[in-house]
Amino acid sequence: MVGHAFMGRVHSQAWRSVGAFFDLPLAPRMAVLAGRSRERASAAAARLGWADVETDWRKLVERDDVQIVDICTPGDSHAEIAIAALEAGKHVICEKPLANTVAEAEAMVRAAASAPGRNMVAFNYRRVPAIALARRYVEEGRLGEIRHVRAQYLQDWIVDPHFPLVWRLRKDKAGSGALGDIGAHIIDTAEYVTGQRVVGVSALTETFVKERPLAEESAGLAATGSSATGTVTVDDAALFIGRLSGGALASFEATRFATGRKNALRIELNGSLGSLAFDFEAMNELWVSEGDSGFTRILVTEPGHPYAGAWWPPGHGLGYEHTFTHEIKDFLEAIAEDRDPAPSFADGLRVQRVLAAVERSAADASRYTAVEDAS
Ligand code: 4PW
Repeated sequence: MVGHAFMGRVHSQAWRSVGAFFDLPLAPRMAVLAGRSRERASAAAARLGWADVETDWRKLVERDDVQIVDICTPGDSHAEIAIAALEAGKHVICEKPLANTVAEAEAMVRAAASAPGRNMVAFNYRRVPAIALARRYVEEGRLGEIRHVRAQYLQDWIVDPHFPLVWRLRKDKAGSGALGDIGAHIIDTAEYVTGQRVVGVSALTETFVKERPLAEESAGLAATGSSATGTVTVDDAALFIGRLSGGALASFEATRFATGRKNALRIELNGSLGSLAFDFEAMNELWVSEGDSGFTRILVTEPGHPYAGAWWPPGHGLGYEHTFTHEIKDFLEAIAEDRDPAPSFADGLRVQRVLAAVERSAADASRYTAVEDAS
């Protein structure tokens, strides 16, 4: 694994626990963790369960005792690490968004096409049991023809204008802001659940707070700042509408300014035969309307529900970390069966192209129609 901050911690938890809950075709061994500071990486490795440490990811990628490379770094290093790992013959799982630009994502897909290793992009929310169940409903035709998709990813951790300029607010590190960090998830979720592709968009983006204190220390999504300030170079919020390949109309909202919303990844589908609704803040529930009867709740903790049977008795609920355990399970199964897992780098590239289309649309003033006399 490369990186040991928020994503590194949650991926480590998945690698540690996956074999205890699922019958796996391969037994993972947590060989080595890479981080730039030996002191910090060693402390993280001891805590998270990694046997060894490297301070240069290039050394990790070359090691004979490494068959899988898990990339948990900011987006600016994804392409370089992934391509080197694929060229060294490793299987690669990479955090989302796949890269910071379409060109980088294309290079990653090209490298994957000529490499023996398998590749996966870590859109973990596909592995929420309720989201996987929603897909099953659509695949079985229980919603009929999908007319509307309403997708939102709402957080509020940067509402305070004094919250520091962490890497997620810097274009050079993250590529974009709420758009790539959380908007990418709802694009993937909408495509996964409906089985349709986003084929066109029209967008607005905004940066509400343009200057922030420089970041000093950060952990998870928390951080401390200095008295010096810097410029925010990414979007705080991205709103867009789009058409899907099967004819559905979709709306998307990704924001870190939804005061009071902590991790509300929400999706609602309306079809000719029924509707579905999901909110990650109540992640063990899926709401279903058969026909126009109105919504009723399914508690997605039954043994027959996706992934749920491996864990606890009905009603005993799962959390954020389980989505990563499911992702690692699916990745290991694909490697053992010698097939590409989903979502692969190619799927990550498709999302990257949607992100780029959103940015192009938002930057093009001619596509925004001002209302007459409405100043
Ligand atoms: O799941 C989300 C991530 O994809 C997390 O809540 C934070 O936002 C961290 O990165 C994104």
